[in-house]
Amino acid sequence: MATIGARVEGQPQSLSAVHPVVRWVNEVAALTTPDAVYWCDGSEAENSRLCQLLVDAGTFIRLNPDLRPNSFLARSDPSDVARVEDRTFICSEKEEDAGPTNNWRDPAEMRETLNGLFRGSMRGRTMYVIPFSMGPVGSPIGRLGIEITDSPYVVVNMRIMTRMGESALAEIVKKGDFVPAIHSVGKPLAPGEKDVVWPCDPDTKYIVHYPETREIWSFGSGYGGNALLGKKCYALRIASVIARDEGWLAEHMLIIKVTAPDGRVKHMAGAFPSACGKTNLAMLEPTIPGWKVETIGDDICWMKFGDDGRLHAINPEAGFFGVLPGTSMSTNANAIRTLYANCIYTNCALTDDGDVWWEGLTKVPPAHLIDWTGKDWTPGGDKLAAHANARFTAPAAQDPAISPDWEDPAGVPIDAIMFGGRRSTTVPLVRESFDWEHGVFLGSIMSSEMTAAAVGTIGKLRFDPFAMLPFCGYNMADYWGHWLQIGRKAGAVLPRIYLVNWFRKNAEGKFMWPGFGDNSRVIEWIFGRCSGEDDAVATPIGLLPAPGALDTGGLAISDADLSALLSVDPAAWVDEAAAIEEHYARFGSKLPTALAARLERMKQGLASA
Ligand code: SAT
Ligand code: MN
Repeated sequence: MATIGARVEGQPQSLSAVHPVVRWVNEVAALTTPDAVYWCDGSEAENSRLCQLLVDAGTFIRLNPDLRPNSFLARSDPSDVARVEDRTFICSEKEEDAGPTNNWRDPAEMRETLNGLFRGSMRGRTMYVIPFSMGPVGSPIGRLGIEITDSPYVVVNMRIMTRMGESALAEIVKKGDFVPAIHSVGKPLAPGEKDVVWPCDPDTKYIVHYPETREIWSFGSGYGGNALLGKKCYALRIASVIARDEGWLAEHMLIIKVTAPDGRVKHMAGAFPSACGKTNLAMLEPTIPGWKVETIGDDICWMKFGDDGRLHAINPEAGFFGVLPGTSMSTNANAIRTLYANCIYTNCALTDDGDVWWEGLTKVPPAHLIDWTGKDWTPGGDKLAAHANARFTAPAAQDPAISPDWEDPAGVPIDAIMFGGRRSTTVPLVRESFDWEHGVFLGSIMSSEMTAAAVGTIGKLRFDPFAMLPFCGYNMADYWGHWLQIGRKAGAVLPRIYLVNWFRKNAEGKFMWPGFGDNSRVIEWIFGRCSGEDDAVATPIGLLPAPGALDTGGLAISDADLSALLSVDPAAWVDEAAAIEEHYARFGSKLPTALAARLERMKQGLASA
């Protein structure tokens, strides 16, 4: 057994030295050689201690308690501000199981590389052991994990984002099953060396997944999805593999509960790429009278078939890691109300009275700020005060729109699934798929202009199937096959599928659709369709709202824009079809024939349109 020289704190007495969890923790400690090993219990007292420790280290700035009680601002290293997709790896035994959209590395080689990097990587630091549950503890849809990290910032974020600590550990011991996730910021300290406020390795980053053995190893970054390993790494990349093997779905989707004026309820899930408005949609305040939208989740959705043949969904997370820039009382009032206290802010600006600010929060910026890099900032310059990917970490329970059902361990039955990207041209406001298979086709041809959520070229158009391009833990074509398979399950009562686009622009470069609360108008149409209303017209690309079916009353939207939003431009779609063909060609013989056939059918429809 591994021997460790470190001081150990908080390890439950009930766990003997030979317990598999303890042996694994000790093995990691023997490799990474921290000064201390600390087992987190998830308590309030522990959290307060760690937040104070982060304040003392300069990582956290305590915000003005009169304005934002129990809230903190962190500023990351400028080299560590977003997910690093080109440093994210799927290490399956066979390269074709990772597929053309993932970075693949041979698992044996990667283990060697990582063993080298992690050897001694926690020197001078405390190694934290974070037992966590994705989903309510004990939920039949939920699952367990343990993240080991040398970052107390990660610990306090994981406490908001997951159910973390004692109860999760008890469940892990009971079930004997968990996903191990190891994280190091990759900055060991020499004796007496003073730490920096945001330790990371600016040059070397590895976000690594072993799908066959269901393990996660992350090195060099402390930011967001690179470091909070329950989120994209577990709940999407690893869980998508588990879901494939077990016949369920792990998706990059928000979940909402929609109540009509007459009291009827439907649940909808929606897949959108990062920073395309999932949090706004999840917390939406309808502009149409009498309608209500409540949040179940804003980012991740795990769905399993229930005995009723329907897909039942849980939000595996317990908090929101949302984009700050653009969030305001007019774009997402419920988010602003969620942020009243107990939140962590990363990379936004600090006001002179100890509050936070970001672009879009107020129309007029404060006269003076400290920007996200820690420098004085005054309006009028060309620098952003908050980083474009500045984030809040907030407890979901603080959302005034949270549904009373959000922690139902059995999940909520899904009636409709939306897919949507950021497309300034071509793609209509909303369309319904002809059937499940066509819905899978729509998901597979989703594309979106890139955002600041990942390091890369902002605005660049790319195919992002099911909003899972950076998050699918296996070959994307096999993933489509899995979705097709789900639709063939005997006795399945399947949700209807929609493709939406809030981001269409006109010739002046202005958004045609008002978006935000007015997206409730599209939700109303979807709700009606799910209730059997017959107000759609068939086009080669799907079923579009019939003239007058979409409630646009009171909207200042020109007839030209409205007609562009709700029609098919055959010439643009011929180009789109050519791009889809190229996109599909990447998958070679793995492409499901059903999808190739759907593309052919669409092309024929366009040719005769
Ligand atoms: O992956 S993160 O959690 O950093 C944010 C996102 O891309 O949605
Ligand atoms: Mn996301």
